[in-house]
Amino acid sequence: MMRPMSIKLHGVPGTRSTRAAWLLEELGLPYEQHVLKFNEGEHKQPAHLALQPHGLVPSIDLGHGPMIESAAMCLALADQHADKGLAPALTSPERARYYEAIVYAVSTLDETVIPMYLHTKVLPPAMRDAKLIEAKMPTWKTAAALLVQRLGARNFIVGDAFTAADIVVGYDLVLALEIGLLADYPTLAAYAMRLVSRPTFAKVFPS
Ligand SMILES: N[C@@H](CCC(=O)N[C@@H](CS)C(=O)NCC(=O)O)C(=O)O
Repeated sequence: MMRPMSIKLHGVPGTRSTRAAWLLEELGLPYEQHVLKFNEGEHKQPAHLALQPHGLVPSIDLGHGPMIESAAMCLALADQHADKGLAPALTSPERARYYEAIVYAVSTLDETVIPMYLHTKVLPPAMRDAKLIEAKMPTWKTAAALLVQRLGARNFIVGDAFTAADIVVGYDLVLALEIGLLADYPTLAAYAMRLVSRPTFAKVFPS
């Protein structure tokens, strides 16, 4: 008999490791999470650098050795468990939009929203840079307008059903919601609230 695959996630709740944890919860897969102690610099120690050479989180082992990049983890897991319906069919028109949403999130949204979030909420006040937030604002406004357009009147970012793209994009939008960036975008705020109200979200995101 084959042993069940054991999944180990190395992360910190609230960071981008949330994406992998959230998808694992949506897929109903058992996993073990090693929560790194950021405040003790555990992520810069040799044991973690052997898994993630940049000293960042997340890193995951899906049973084939260490893997990095939160979006790649979501893409792989959703495809490996295609029966759960969290990835559009490979040849469907939605599949192209699915790639677009996920790559856009990790290239443009992460680079815009996460620094804004850190400098609004996370860093000690003396380290916050208002100019950085101001500099990111034009990109944020363009991104928000694009997301409003892509979402349209639908409930999810791709097609008519919840997919892994909602997790990858949703992570950024939840941070944006928390720092008031969705105030001028009611459809994005409603979308973010829809994601936050999923039972799986409360399991992975610190309240
Ligand atoms: N592109 C990577 C980014 C990973 C990343 O930057 N992680 C942040 C947390 S969200 C981190 O580990 N920061 C710790 C540090 O910069 O020392 C991914 O999506 O996995």
